[in-house]
Amino acid sequence: TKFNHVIIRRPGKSLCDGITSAPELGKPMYERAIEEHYDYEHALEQCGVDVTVLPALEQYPDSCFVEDPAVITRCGAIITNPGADSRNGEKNEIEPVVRRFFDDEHVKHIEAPGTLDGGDVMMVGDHFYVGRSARTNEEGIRQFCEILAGWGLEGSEVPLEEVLHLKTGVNYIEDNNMLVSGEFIDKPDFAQYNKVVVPEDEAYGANCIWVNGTVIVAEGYPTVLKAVQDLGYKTLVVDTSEYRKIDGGLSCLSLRF
Ligand code: CIR
Repeated sequence: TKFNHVIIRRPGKSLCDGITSAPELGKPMYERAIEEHYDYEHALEQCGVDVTVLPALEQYPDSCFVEDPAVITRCGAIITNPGADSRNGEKNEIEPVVRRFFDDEHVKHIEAPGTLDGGDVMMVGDHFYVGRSARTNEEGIRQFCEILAGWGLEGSEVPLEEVLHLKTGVNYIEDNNMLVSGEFIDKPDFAQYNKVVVPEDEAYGANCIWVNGTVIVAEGYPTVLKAVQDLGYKTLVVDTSEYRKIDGGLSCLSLRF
């Protein structure tokens, strides 16, 4: 795998109204969120990708999490049907951007009643694991796998019990290495991988991203950082404190392809 492009979207001031399962963490602070977003952009630039930066969309508080309204594979792009009402319209905002990179034949859609969030999709080579979650339903997964099959790719469903999105708790960092936390530690689906078990008190740190040999790790998760470095990866650390307050992390903040 080699990524050439990354798409990110600046957070807006409305970020403080993003959906959250953890209101006790407080609301994101816009000024700090913007600084962290610049740091994230610069980390990506160091990984040899071309970064497309989209402007903030105040009407969609969670729209900086561009991973959810689209899934981009090496064969084509899938515009999703995001499962949260307040986020559903984000699909219409990302589609024209995706079309800059793919022609009509290579852009497909998840249609109602199917729903799917890109955060539930984890790519491992030509196989895509899809979490069945509060956001992604059975019909969404069926359509997604059908589109993949048309491109010679395959998908499989992973039922979720605890986390928001599949990649909240499990992330593939290439070379057969997978970071697993919580409910994913013992899932048979992932038995074949070299699993790096993330301790419960660093669970948020499981959401790392591999970009062309470098792994970007969230700031403040020393066990995760050391485990990734011990595997031989170059690492970059980015603080995502403001995004964490609304259940967002490193993977949600970009589309990588
Ligand atoms: C949401 O609840 O949709 C946002 N506050 C967080 C989205 C995180 N995205 C992701 O894990 N892919």
